[in-house]
Amino acid sequence: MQIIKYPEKETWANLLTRPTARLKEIEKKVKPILKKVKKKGDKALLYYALELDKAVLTDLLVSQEEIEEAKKQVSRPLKQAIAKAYKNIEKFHLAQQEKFKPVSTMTGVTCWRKSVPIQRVGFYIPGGTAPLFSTVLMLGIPAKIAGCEQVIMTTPPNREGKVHPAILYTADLVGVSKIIKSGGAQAIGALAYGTSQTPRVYKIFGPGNQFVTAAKQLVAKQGVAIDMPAGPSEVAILADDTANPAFIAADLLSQAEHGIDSQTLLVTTNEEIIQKVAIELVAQIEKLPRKEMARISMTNSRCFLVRNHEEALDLLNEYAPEHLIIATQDAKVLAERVINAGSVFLGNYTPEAAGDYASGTNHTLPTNGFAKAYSGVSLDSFMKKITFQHITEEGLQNIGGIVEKMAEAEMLIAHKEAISIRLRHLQESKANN
Ligand code: HSO
Ligand code: ZN
Repeated sequence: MQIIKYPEKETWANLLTRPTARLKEIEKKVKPILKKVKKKGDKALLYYALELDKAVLTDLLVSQEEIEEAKKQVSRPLKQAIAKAYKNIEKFHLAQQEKFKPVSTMTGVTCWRKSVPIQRVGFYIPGGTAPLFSTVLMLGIPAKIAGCEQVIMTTPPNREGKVHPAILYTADLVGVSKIIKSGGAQAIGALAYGTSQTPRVYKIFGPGNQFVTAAKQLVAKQGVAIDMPAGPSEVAILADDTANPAFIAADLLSQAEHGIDSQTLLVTTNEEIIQKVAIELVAQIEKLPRKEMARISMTNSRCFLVRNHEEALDLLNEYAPEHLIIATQDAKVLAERVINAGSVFLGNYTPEAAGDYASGTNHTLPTNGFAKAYSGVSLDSFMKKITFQHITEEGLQNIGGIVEKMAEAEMLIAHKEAISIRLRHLQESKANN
């Protein structure tokens, strides 16, 4: 852990930079993959499954038998835990449903808004060392509540051509329509362009490595919506002397085990706690199966000693962390001053891991400083908001003059005429009556 004591404000931006991915280099590799998928469809997916995932596939589509088999393989206690997490996530996202009442902006002018589900959405679920079935819940539950008609999921197969049973089990639970065994940039291509097995989707969700992220960004330029530009996962912790150093170390490590590029930050006003956390880290990391990964990631970890909480919050708002843990006595008060963060965890007994799996909030969150302008995935992410309006004859008389004046000033006379023609018509029919 790199310790930075009382840094001057001018140095913050520099000290808070995330390691930049070599996006241009990655794009160079991803572009031909996307091109091939666009041209060759399923053939390209099978080719890359063999080439990159070393999986010989006979079929890209996960079969019903495979799902039934997976259901048997997931243990009962895990199923029970998933069911409880499901309920909480559902409860939290159900509360996000909004009913918008029609608004009469002027007499005779009524406007309203309706949320309509995106018909076809795509999920990318990473496989690899950590089968993120929790992400299936975080995306699938709001998609189901929103009422998306079709959910197409892609996930990389292992060398035996299989998908982790918990991923299949949760996909079935949330009602995923189709599961395609494909990972990496090629899977994003399949979702964006469609193949004979993969229906083309309108929006792609889900985390992934640098290739997946680059592919998402490239297809976004071609008109497919994406959830958000994603980078490596990150946590920032604000701690005072009431924080428990062992808890802090555990939270830092739970982030660090995600991958070698995970970001961890500790901000504190208390110098003593830094030493205690450092001691805890050494002890706790040894017990982790993913200690090698966590160790590499922790070399990027930074610890800021600041003068007061005011300064701490300014620094954290500048960093805009994906996850922010506030382990201070007045956590709830400080929380009011958070402007930029994906998700905030308050108090000593609110670890990020709770939100990662089961408390109810979504774990698909903006990283890489995007929390300054982006929100995490929510029910809204699966909906479009369509506005409607209706104007009566009286309404047109009320609003007509305003529009005519403005259109004329913009020198858009056809716009003005669209109003005038109707007003004249109303006047004439009035005269005829
Ligand atoms: N911390 C990750 C989510 C996750 N953690 C999934 C465990 N499983 C990104 O927010
Ligand atoms: Zn996590």
